[in-house]
Order: sequence, then C-alpha cells, then structure tokens
Amino acid sequence: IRANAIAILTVAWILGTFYYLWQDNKPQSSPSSSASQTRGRGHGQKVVPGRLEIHRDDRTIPLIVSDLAMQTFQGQLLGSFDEKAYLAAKQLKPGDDPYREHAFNLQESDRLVQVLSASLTYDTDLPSTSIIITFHNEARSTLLRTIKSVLMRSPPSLIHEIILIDDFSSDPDDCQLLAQIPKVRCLRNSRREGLIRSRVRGANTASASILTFLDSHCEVNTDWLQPMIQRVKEDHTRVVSPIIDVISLDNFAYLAASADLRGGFDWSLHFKWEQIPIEQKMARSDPTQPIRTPVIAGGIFVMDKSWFNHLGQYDTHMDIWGGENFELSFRVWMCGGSLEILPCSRVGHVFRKRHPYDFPEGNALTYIKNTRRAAEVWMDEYKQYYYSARPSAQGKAFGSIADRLALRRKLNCKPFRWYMENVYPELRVPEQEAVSSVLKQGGLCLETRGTDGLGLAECRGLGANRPQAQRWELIEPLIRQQDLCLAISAFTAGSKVKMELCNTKEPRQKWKPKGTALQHMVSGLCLDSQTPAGPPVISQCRPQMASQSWEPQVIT
Ligand code: UD2
Ligand code: MN
Repeated sequence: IRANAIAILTVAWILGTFYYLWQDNKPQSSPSSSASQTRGRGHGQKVVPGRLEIHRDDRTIPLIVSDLAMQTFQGQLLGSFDEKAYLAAKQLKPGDDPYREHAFNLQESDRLVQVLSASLTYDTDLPSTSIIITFHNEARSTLLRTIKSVLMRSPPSLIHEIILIDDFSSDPDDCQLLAQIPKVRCLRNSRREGLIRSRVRGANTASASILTFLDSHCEVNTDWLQPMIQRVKEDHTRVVSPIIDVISLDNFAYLAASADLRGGFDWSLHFKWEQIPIEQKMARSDPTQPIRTPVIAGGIFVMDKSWFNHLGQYDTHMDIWGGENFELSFRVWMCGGSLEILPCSRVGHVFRKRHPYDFPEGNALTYIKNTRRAAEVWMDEYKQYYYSARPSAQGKAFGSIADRLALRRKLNCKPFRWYMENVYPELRVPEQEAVSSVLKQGGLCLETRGTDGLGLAECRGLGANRPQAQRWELIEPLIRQQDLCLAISAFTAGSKVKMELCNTKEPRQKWKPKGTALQHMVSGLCLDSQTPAGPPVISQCRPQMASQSWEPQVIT
C-alpha cells in the first residue's frame, strides 16, 4: 500500500510540474505590462493582464490587482485634493533606505499609489457606514492608498464618512491635508493613545449606524463592503471580517490569501491563522458561505454601532497595540453575538515583520498588560493555562479590571467554558500535571492485581511508601496507573471493570466524578466494589452507597 501511494504521488507531482510549466509558457491573450507579469507569482496564482486569478478546485476567484491601468479619478472622487503635492512632500530622497522608516518598501508604495484603478458597483438597499482608520506615523502613500481604494471600490452611497484618527503622529499635516478629500474627516490626538482608545474616539464621533474599521495600510478589493454590510444588516449581533489578503511589503503586489482559514490562538494569546476544521470544511457546500471564527485578526471588521456600544466598545485601559482582538472576540461570542469571515469580501493589508513605531512602555510589557486584562476578565479558570504558557505575565501590572468585570456581569455573558465547548473545541487544554492519589473506600484501597485484575485491599504504606498498585492518576476522563487505564468490559450493569492500555479516544475508559462516586461517562453507570474480594463492576448509580463511594486522597 505504501509503495503504491508513493508511486501515485510521484506521478501526480510530475504531471503537476508539467502543467505548471505549460501554463507559464501559454501565450497571454493580450499584452501585459512588466509590472503585472511579476506580480502574484507563486502560491498557485496565475497572472493574466490586469487580473489575478486564484485557482481552487472547481472555481476561479478573480481579483482586480492594483495597477490595472492609469485612470484619472481625481476629479470625481478626491475633489480638489492635490494628490501629487501631498505625496511629494514626504517622498523618499535618493539614497535613503526605503525600509528604514516604515518597515516596508516606501519607494514601491509611493510609485504604485497613483495608479489605483476604479471599479464601482452600486447597491442602494444597504445602510451606509463610517470608516474608522487610526494611524501613528503611517507613510503618506499607504494611508492615501487605503482611502483611495475605499472611495474607488465602494458604492459611494455606502460610505457615509471616513474618520481618520491621527494618533499623535510627528507631522499633523499627514492627516490634516487629507481632510480636503470629500467625506474624509481628521481627528488628531493630543497625545499618543494607541490604537484601542483611538478607535473608540473614532467610533464615538461616527454618525452612521454601522462601523467599519481598517488599518492605515490596506487596499480594499472590489465589492469588499456590500457582503459585510449585508450580513450585519440581517443580524446586528454579527461581527464580520473579510478575507485579509497580503500586500507584499517588498513590491506591494496583491497576493490572495487562502479562503480556508479562520482566526485561532494558543494559550499564550498569540494570534494565528489556522485551517478550518475538516468536518466544517466538508459541510461547506458553498464556498461563499461565511466562516465562523473563534477570534478575528483585529484590524479589519464591520460591526453595528449600537451593538459595539452595547457590548462595551473596547477595554480602553489597553495601551498602544495588541490583545484587544481577543478581548473583543471573547466578548462578542460570550455575550450573545458571533464572529465570521466572509469569503466574498477581500481586503489587502501590508503584514510587517516588526513594529515601525515605539511603545512608550516597551513592546513586551504592553502586550502582557493587554492580554492579561483579556485573560483576567474573560477566561475564568482557563486563565491558568495563559499563565503557564506566559510565565513572565505573572506579577506584571495590568491596572483595575473592576469596570470590565461589572460589564461582564451586566451583560450576563456566558462562561469561558461555554466558549471552549461551543466556539473553539479544537483548542486543547494542556495535559494536567498528574497527581497521584489513592482511591479509598472505608479503610480499603482500590489496587491492581496481576496484569489486568483489580480489587480492594487494605491501604498500605504512607506518602512515598504507598505501593505502586494503589497509586492512581485522575486525569479526566482517564483513571490511570502508568500506561494502563480503568476500563469497563461492556456497557451494561454488572459488567466487570479491568485494566487496559490507555487510549483517550476509547469510550470504555472515560470516567467523571459524581459526588463521591466515579461515573462511567457513556453508560452512566457507577464504579461499584460489590464484593470487596472480587473485581469491581459498574452498576446503577446510587448516591451514598458505600460500595460506590471512592474518595481520592492525594499522595503527598
Ligand atoms: C493586527 C491588526 C491590528 C490590531 C493588532 C492587534 C489586522 C490587519 N491588523 O496588527 O489592527 O488589531 O493586530 O492590536 O488585523 N496604530 C495607532 N497607534 C499606535 C499603534 C498603532 O494608531 O500607537 C495604528 C497603526 O498605524 C495601524 C493600526 O493601528 O493602522 C494597527 O497597527 P499595526 O498595523 O502595527 O498592527 P498589525 O497589522 O501588525
Ligand atoms: Mn497593520
């Protein structure tokens, strides 16, 4: 079987290579610029002039790339705003390192921002939105690209306003000058606040009923907005995100991201993209269906304004950057809403490898403060896993969380356990440290005999002198002794209980405590010693029955 599989894979690989080469050599249907030739190579994408297509199974998803053609849109969309002068004032000087200031290639961004192309479709049914963009020392060309793409690729009737929050950037003109563009408003913080308080400030002055948050270095794609507003209009408790495509930090090429990803995290509260679980993937009959996501990346989402306010906006004691996406995501799910990614909506974003700005309190301390607040307010007993994954968080200051706890009570939100069971069951709880104990019944102890036998016997030894045969590890759902586990032999009352090799997936080995009894999870029957000499069995659970009472006593 293995040899066959290898042969099949080899043939498939060779065929794939030939297909790829053939595709590459195929004559293009019309002449293409050298820029569009080099864009989007790799990642299974094929470049056709002016279009970037991703081929997935049976479907082709066309994407409009940013440098389609030069177009003059200034007259219609940017009003009297002098784009060239705005950019020229901050353009890279010859000889400057283009990556130094912003951690991406400024030269390419400057060059390409002027060639965004327009493609507008209209849908007049939907409510309009306030776009909120906060920034701190963003490059002018990326900031302008974000605004231009919004104005050019959204039905004008849906854009109520674009609110820029200048988070105390060095040059107030970066923001101020942009206010000449129709619909654009500029608010400047009088001190550095960070993205969380800045977004709240933006939301508080927004006058549309729907809020749309964007980072300051995005390029929205065609028809990005309508699918998101539609979902929120249908149910105001939905918080929706687009697929976030990648804008190369080197050449600003627009690269399509996989449509099979959702947001996840590990216990250190580190965000990561992960594959949709296989069962959910199989259940998706239509690739345009929304993808439920445990968390959102944080920067790009649409939310009903009254729902945003009802749920307590953001935790404004979080500083600068980081962690607010977990806090918002837990809150939305646990307090009656939902989070989804809409595959029909795509927005490009420049993902960077480092922060190009400073953190007044330091990057690590700020991230710890913010995530610690999220963990303390929302994660209940699960916060212990956060602390074991991030031991440095212990003892670090995180301020008062009284108002956020009050909010959680007021909104009557569900426990984190509910979130774990219903929203993110794929997040595994770290294996608990094994604690040895004896299982005591009266003066007797449960012990193993021979290879798979069991019985009650006088408790022997104390502390470290307890015999191995009487030491048990209760790691839900298993009751184990080294690599052997307590298992029922059949699911009916009276069936004998024995020892066998542990397997967490084996239903016969799953137990849970029920008062002082130990209940077998699937049959619902309880561990019963029946006759002290013979092997224990499972029988109908009867509280207070002496033969069903097992008191675990930790061996110290
Ligand atoms: C991601 C999110 C970002 C945010 C962050 C966690 C996306 C695409 N981006 O990080 O929105 O949720 O995770 O906090 O999902 N900014 C300020 N003031 C500051 C620092 C940053 O206004 O003091 C602005 C910054 O100019 C940018 C936005 O906040 O527009 C996000 O910052 P980033 O781009 O450095 O974050 P990113 O994309 O790495
Ligand atoms: Mn960003």
